[in-house]
Amino acid sequence: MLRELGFEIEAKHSLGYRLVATPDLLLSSEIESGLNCQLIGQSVVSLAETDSTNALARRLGEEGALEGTVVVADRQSTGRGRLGRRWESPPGVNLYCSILLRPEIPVQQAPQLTFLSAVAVVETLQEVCHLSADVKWPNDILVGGAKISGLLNEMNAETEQIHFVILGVGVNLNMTDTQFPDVLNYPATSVLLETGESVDRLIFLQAFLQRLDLYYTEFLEEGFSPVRRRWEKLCNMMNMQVEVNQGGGSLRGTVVGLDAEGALRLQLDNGQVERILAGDIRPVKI
Ligand code: BT5
Repeated sequence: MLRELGFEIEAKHSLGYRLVATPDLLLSSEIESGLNCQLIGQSVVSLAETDSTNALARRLGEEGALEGTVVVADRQSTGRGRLGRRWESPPGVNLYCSILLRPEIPVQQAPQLTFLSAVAVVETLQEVCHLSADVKWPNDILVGGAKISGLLNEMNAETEQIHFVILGVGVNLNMTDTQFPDVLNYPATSVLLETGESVDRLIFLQAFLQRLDLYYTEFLEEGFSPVRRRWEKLCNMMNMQVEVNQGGGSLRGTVVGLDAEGALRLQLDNGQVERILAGDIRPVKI
Protein backbone atom coordinates (compact mmCIF):
# COMPACT_ATOMS: atom_id res chain seq x y z
CA MET A 1 0.00 0.00 0.00
CA LEU A 2 2.69 2.49 0.98
CA ARG A 3 4.68 1.61 -2.16
CA GLU A 4 1.59 2.21 -4.28
CA LEU A 5 1.35 5.65 -2.74
CA GLY A 6 4.93 6.37 -3.83
CA PHE A 7 6.85 5.75 -0.61
CA GLU A 8 10.29 4.26 -1.10
CA ILE A 9 10.80 1.37 1.30
CA GLU A 10 13.94 -0.63 1.99
CA ALA A 11 13.31 -4.19 3.09
CA LYS A 12 16.06 -6.09 4.92
CA HIS A 13 15.57 -9.71 5.88
CA SER A 14 15.20 -10.07 9.63
CA LEU A 15 15.44 -6.34 10.22
CA GLY A 16 12.02 -5.41 8.88
CA TYR A 17 11.38 -2.33 6.80
CA ARG A 18 12.94 1.10 6.66
CA LEU A 19 11.22 4.08 5.08
CA VAL A 20 13.80 5.58 2.73
CA ALA A 21 11.90 8.45 1.19
CA THR A 22 8.44 9.91 1.50
CA PRO A 23 6.95 11.24 -1.70
CA ASP A 24 5.59 14.74 -2.02
CA LEU A 25 2.11 13.37 -1.45
CA LEU A 26 -0.78 15.23 0.04
CA LEU A 27 -2.12 13.13 2.90
CA SER A 28 -5.22 14.29 4.77
CA SER A 29 -3.59 13.86 8.18
CA GLU A 30 -0.58 15.96 7.16
CA ILE A 31 -2.77 18.65 5.64
CA GLU A 32 -4.93 18.85 8.76
CA SER A 33 -2.07 18.85 11.24
CA GLY A 34 -0.75 22.33 11.84
CA LEU A 35 -3.56 23.95 9.88
CA ASN A 36 -4.61 27.07 11.74
CA CYS A 37 -8.07 27.81 10.33
CA GLN A 38 -11.46 28.72 11.76
CA LEU A 39 -13.75 27.23 9.11
CA ILE A 40 -11.77 25.79 6.24
CA GLY A 41 -10.14 22.36 6.51
CA GLN A 42 -12.31 21.00 9.34
CA SER A 43 -12.51 17.90 7.23
CA VAL A 44 -9.96 17.03 4.53
CA VAL A 45 -10.38 14.33 1.89
CA SER A 46 -7.22 13.53 -0.04
CA LEU A 47 -7.09 10.95 -2.82
CA ALA A 48 -4.50 9.61 -5.22
CA GLU A 49 -6.97 9.99 -8.07
CA THR A 50 -10.50 11.20 -8.74
CA ASP A 51 -12.49 12.33 -11.76
CA SER A 52 -12.66 15.97 -10.63
CA THR A 53 -12.27 17.33 -7.11
CA ASN A 54 -15.19 19.67 -7.85
CA ALA A 55 -17.41 16.74 -8.81
CA LEU A 56 -16.40 14.83 -5.67
CA ALA A 57 -16.94 17.88 -3.45
CA ARG A 58 -20.39 18.29 -4.98
CA ARG A 59 -21.25 14.66 -4.20
CA LEU A 60 -20.02 15.15 -0.62
CA GLY A 61 -22.01 18.40 -0.36
CA GLU A 62 -25.17 16.61 -1.43
CA GLU A 63 -24.52 14.05 1.31
CA GLY A 64 -24.33 16.86 3.87
CA ALA A 65 -20.55 17.38 4.22
CA LEU A 66 -19.48 20.15 6.61
CA GLU A 67 -18.75 23.70 5.59
CA GLY A 68 -15.01 24.00 5.04
CA THR A 69 -14.55 20.45 3.73
CA VAL A 70 -11.47 20.33 1.49
CA VAL A 71 -11.05 17.78 -1.30
CA VAL A 72 -7.59 17.27 -2.80
CA ALA A 73 -6.40 14.82 -5.44
CA ASP A 74 -2.97 13.98 -6.73
CA ARG A 75 -4.42 13.49 -10.21
CA GLN A 76 -7.76 14.15 -11.93
CA SER A 77 -8.90 11.93 -14.77
CA THR A 78 -11.38 14.52 -16.05
CA GLY A 79 -10.32 17.84 -14.49
CA ARG A 80 -12.81 20.51 -15.54
CA GLY A 81 -12.55 24.09 -16.73
CA ARG A 82 -15.47 26.38 -17.53
CA LEU A 83 -17.97 25.67 -20.30
CA GLY A 84 -17.07 22.00 -20.53
CA ARG A 85 -13.37 22.73 -21.12
CA ARG A 86 -10.69 20.42 -19.79
CA TRP A 87 -8.15 21.11 -17.04
CA GLU A 88 -4.86 19.23 -17.53
CA SER A 89 -4.17 17.41 -14.28
CA PRO A 90 -1.05 15.21 -14.40
CA PRO A 91 -0.07 13.35 -11.19
CA GLY A 92 2.51 14.31 -8.61
CA VAL A 93 3.13 17.90 -9.62
CA ASN A 94 0.27 20.34 -9.13
CA LEU A 95 -2.50 21.33 -6.81
CA TYR A 96 -6.07 20.28 -7.56
CA CYS A 97 -8.39 21.16 -4.74
CA SER A 98 -12.00 22.07 -4.02
CA ILE A 99 -13.42 23.74 -0.95
CA LEU A 100 -17.04 23.36 0.10
CA LEU A 101 -18.67 26.43 1.66
CA ARG A 102 -22.15 27.05 2.98
CA PRO A 103 -22.42 30.85 3.17
CA GLU A 104 -25.72 32.39 4.16
CA ILE A 105 -25.77 34.98 1.39
CA PRO A 106 -28.20 35.72 -1.45
CA VAL A 107 -27.76 33.49 -4.49
CA GLN A 108 -26.71 36.38 -6.73
CA GLN A 109 -23.74 37.13 -4.46
CA ALA A 110 -22.20 33.67 -4.85
CA PRO A 111 -19.90 34.76 -7.74
CA GLN A 112 -18.14 37.08 -5.27
CA LEU A 113 -16.49 34.02 -3.74
CA THR A 114 -14.40 33.44 -6.89
CA PHE A 115 -12.50 36.61 -6.08
CA LEU A 116 -11.64 35.36 -2.59
CA SER A 117 -9.89 32.33 -4.02
CA ALA A 118 -8.17 34.41 -6.73
CA VAL A 119 -6.70 36.81 -4.18
CA ALA A 120 -5.67 33.93 -1.89
CA VAL A 121 -3.87 32.11 -4.75
CA VAL A 122 -1.95 35.21 -5.89
CA GLU A 123 -0.88 36.09 -2.35
CA THR A 124 0.20 32.50 -1.64
CA LEU A 125 2.30 32.45 -4.85
CA GLN A 126 3.99 35.61 -3.57
CA GLU A 127 4.44 34.39 0.02
CA VAL A 128 5.55 30.82 -0.61
CA CYS A 129 7.16 31.00 -4.08
CA HIS A 130 8.20 34.68 -4.25
CA LEU A 131 6.42 34.86 -7.57
CA SER A 132 4.36 37.86 -8.72
CA ALA A 133 1.13 36.97 -10.45
CA ASP A 134 -1.92 38.96 -11.44
CA VAL A 135 -5.61 38.24 -11.75
CA LYS A 136 -7.60 38.20 -14.97
CA TRP A 137 -11.37 38.44 -14.79
CA PRO A 138 -13.18 36.28 -14.04
CA ASN A 139 -11.18 33.25 -13.00
CA ASP A 140 -7.56 33.22 -14.19
CA ILE A 141 -4.25 33.80 -12.49
CA LEU A 142 -1.46 34.81 -14.86
CA VAL A 143 2.30 35.24 -14.68
CA GLY A 144 3.65 37.39 -17.50
CA GLY A 145 0.48 36.71 -19.51
CA ALA A 146 0.68 32.89 -19.10
CA LYS A 147 -1.92 30.99 -17.08
CA ILE A 148 -0.56 29.45 -13.89
CA SER A 149 -3.88 28.84 -12.12
CA GLY A 150 -7.55 28.50 -12.97
CA LEU A 151 -10.59 28.68 -10.71
CA LEU A 152 -13.93 26.97 -11.18
CA ASN A 153 -16.70 27.82 -8.77
CA GLU A 154 -19.95 25.91 -8.78
CA MET A 155 -23.11 26.30 -6.79
CA ASN A 156 -25.93 24.13 -5.55
CA ALA A 157 -28.93 26.35 -4.85
CA GLU A 158 -32.65 26.81 -5.12
CA THR A 159 -34.23 30.09 -6.22
CA GLU A 160 -33.55 31.93 -2.99
CA GLN A 161 -31.22 29.71 -1.03
CA ILE A 162 -27.64 28.52 -1.46
CA HIS A 163 -27.11 24.96 -0.27
CA PHE A 164 -23.39 25.10 -0.94
CA VAL A 165 -20.71 26.60 -3.13
CA ILE A 166 -17.65 24.71 -4.36
CA LEU A 167 -14.46 26.71 -4.91
CA GLY A 168 -12.32 24.72 -7.35
CA VAL A 169 -8.66 25.68 -7.53
CA GLY A 170 -6.00 24.34 -9.88
CA VAL A 171 -2.44 25.69 -9.54
CA ASN A 172 0.44 24.57 -11.76
CA LEU A 173 3.26 24.13 -9.28
CA ASN A 174 5.89 21.65 -10.48
CA MET A 175 4.54 20.94 -13.97
CA THR A 176 7.26 20.71 -16.65
CA ASP A 177 7.15 21.76 -20.31
CA THR A 178 6.43 18.28 -21.59
CA GLN A 179 3.41 17.87 -19.31
CA PHE A 180 1.48 20.65 -21.05
CA PRO A 181 -0.49 19.61 -24.12
CA ASP A 182 0.77 20.93 -27.46
CA VAL A 183 -2.31 23.03 -28.03
CA LEU A 184 -3.84 25.26 -25.37
CA ASN A 185 -6.07 28.28 -26.00
CA TYR A 186 -3.62 30.52 -24.14
CA PRO A 187 0.01 30.29 -23.01
CA ALA A 188 0.44 28.40 -19.73
CA THR A 189 3.18 28.14 -17.14
CA SER A 190 4.03 26.72 -13.71
CA VAL A 191 5.96 27.88 -10.65
CA LEU A 192 8.82 25.53 -11.55
CA LEU A 193 9.04 26.93 -15.08
CA GLU A 194 8.99 30.51 -13.77
CA THR A 195 11.37 30.24 -10.81
CA GLY A 196 13.43 27.12 -11.58
CA GLU A 197 12.55 25.83 -8.13
CA SER A 198 10.06 23.17 -7.17
CA VAL A 199 7.43 23.86 -4.56
CA ASP A 200 6.46 21.70 -1.59
CA ARG A 201 2.79 21.10 -2.33
CA LEU A 202 1.87 20.59 1.30
CA ILE A 203 3.35 23.91 2.38
CA PHE A 204 1.67 25.67 -0.53
CA LEU A 205 -1.72 24.11 0.18
CA GLN A 206 -1.65 24.89 3.89
CA ALA A 207 -0.61 28.50 3.30
CA PHE A 208 -3.37 28.86 0.70
CA LEU A 209 -6.08 27.37 2.93
CA GLN A 210 -5.06 29.62 5.82
CA ARG A 211 -5.26 32.72 3.66
CA LEU A 212 -8.59 31.65 2.20
CA ASP A 213 -9.94 31.02 5.69
CA LEU A 214 -8.90 34.51 6.77
CA TYR A 215 -10.59 36.13 3.79
CA TYR A 216 -13.70 33.96 4.03
CA THR A 217 -14.28 34.84 7.69
CA GLU A 218 -13.65 38.51 6.84
CA PHE A 219 -16.15 38.18 3.95
CA LEU A 220 -18.81 36.75 6.25
CA GLU A 221 -18.31 39.63 8.69
CA GLU A 222 -17.66 42.59 6.41
CA GLY A 223 -18.99 41.60 2.99
CA PHE A 224 -17.37 41.88 -0.41
CA SER A 225 -15.67 45.32 -0.27
CA PRO A 226 -12.30 44.32 1.28
CA VAL A 227 -11.84 41.44 -1.22
CA ARG A 228 -12.96 43.59 -4.11
CA ARG A 229 -10.33 46.22 -3.28
CA ARG A 230 -7.59 43.60 -3.00
CA TRP A 231 -8.61 41.98 -6.28
CA GLU A 232 -8.64 45.34 -8.12
CA LYS A 233 -5.07 46.01 -6.92
CA LEU A 234 -3.95 42.66 -8.35
CA CYS A 235 -5.67 43.17 -11.72
CA ASN A 236 -3.28 44.57 -14.29
CA MET A 237 -6.09 45.16 -16.79
CA MET A 238 -7.57 47.94 -14.64
CA ASN A 239 -7.99 51.09 -16.75
CA MET A 240 -6.96 49.17 -19.84
CA GLN A 241 -8.78 48.93 -23.19
CA VAL A 242 -10.08 45.38 -23.57
CA GLU A 243 -12.29 43.31 -25.79
CA VAL A 244 -14.85 41.06 -24.14
CA ASN A 245 -15.88 38.01 -26.08
CA GLN A 246 -19.29 36.80 -25.02
CA GLY A 247 -19.79 33.90 -27.38
CA GLY A 248 -22.36 35.64 -29.59
CA GLY A 249 -20.49 38.89 -30.02
CA SER A 250 -17.82 41.11 -28.57
CA LEU A 251 -17.68 44.42 -26.75
CA ARG A 252 -14.85 46.95 -26.36
CA GLY A 253 -14.25 49.23 -23.44
CA THR A 254 -12.07 50.19 -20.49
CA VAL A 255 -11.98 48.07 -17.34
CA VAL A 256 -13.03 50.25 -14.40
CA GLY A 257 -13.37 47.59 -11.70
CA LEU A 258 -15.73 45.05 -10.19
CA ASP A 259 -19.23 45.80 -9.04
CA ALA A 260 -20.80 44.65 -5.80
CA GLU A 261 -21.82 41.33 -7.28
CA GLY A 262 -18.50 40.54 -8.94
CA ALA A 263 -19.50 41.61 -12.46
CA LEU A 264 -16.80 43.38 -14.47
CA ARG A 265 -17.47 47.09 -14.96
CA LEU A 266 -16.62 48.05 -18.50
CA GLN A 267 -16.80 51.66 -19.60
CA LEU A 268 -17.74 51.96 -23.26
CA ASP A 269 -16.50 54.76 -25.53
CA ASN A 270 -19.79 56.64 -25.05
CA GLY A 271 -19.12 56.77 -21.29
CA GLN A 272 -21.79 54.26 -20.37
CA VAL A 273 -20.71 51.54 -17.90
CA GLU A 274 -21.77 47.99 -18.78
CA ARG A 275 -21.88 45.10 -16.30
CA ILE A 276 -20.25 42.00 -17.75
CA LEU A 277 -21.38 38.79 -16.11
CA ALA A 278 -19.59 36.25 -18.29
CA GLY A 279 -17.08 36.17 -21.10
CA ASP A 280 -13.39 36.11 -21.96
CA ILE A 281 -11.45 39.36 -21.95
CA ARG A 282 -8.24 40.27 -23.72
CA PRO A 283 -6.34 43.54 -23.97
CA VAL A 284 -6.79 45.50 -27.18
CA LYS A 285 -3.47 46.11 -28.87
CA ILE A 286 -3.32 49.76 -29.92
C1 BT5 B 1 -10.42 27.27 -15.67
O1 BT5 B 1 -11.26 27.06 -16.73
O2 BT5 B 1 -9.42 27.95 -15.70
C2 BT5 B 1 -10.83 26.52 -14.41
C3 BT5 B 1 -9.87 25.45 -14.02
C4 BT5 B 1 -10.23 24.86 -12.68
C5 BT5 B 1 -9.43 23.63 -12.36
C6 BT5 B 1 -9.68 23.15 -10.95
S1 BT5 B 1 -8.61 21.85 -10.53
C7 BT5 B 1 -9.53 21.49 -9.13
C8 BT5 B 1 -10.99 21.66 -9.50
N1 BT5 B 1 -11.54 20.43 -10.03
C9 BT5 B 1 -11.86 20.54 -11.33
O3 BT5 B 1 -12.35 19.62 -12.05
N2 BT5 B 1 -11.61 21.79 -11.76
C10 BT5 B 1 -11.09 22.62 -10.69
P1 BT5 B 1 -11.16 27.82 -18.12
O4 BT5 B 1 -11.09 29.30 -17.91
O5 BT5 B 1 -12.28 27.28 -18.91
O6 BT5 B 1 -9.78 27.36 -18.71
C11 BT5 B 1 -9.63 26.10 -19.34
C12 BT5 B 1 -8.58 26.27 -20.43
O7 BT5 B 1 -7.29 26.45 -19.83
C13 BT5 B 1 -8.46 25.02 -21.31
O8 BT5 B 1 -9.31 25.08 -22.41
C14 BT5 B 1 -6.99 25.08 -21.74
O9 BT5 B 1 -6.82 25.94 -22.84
C15 BT5 B 1 -6.30 25.74 -20.56
N3 BT5 B 1 -5.70 24.75 -19.62
C16 BT5 B 1 -6.07 23.47 -19.39
N4 BT5 B 1 -5.32 22.92 -18.43
C17 BT5 B 1 -4.44 23.87 -18.05
C18 BT5 B 1 -3.40 23.91 -17.08
N5 BT5 B 1 -3.13 22.89 -16.27
N6 BT5 B 1 -2.71 25.07 -16.97
C19 BT5 B 1 -3.00 26.14 -17.73
N7 BT5 B 1 -3.95 26.16 -18.65
C20 BT5 B 1 -4.67 25.04 -18.82
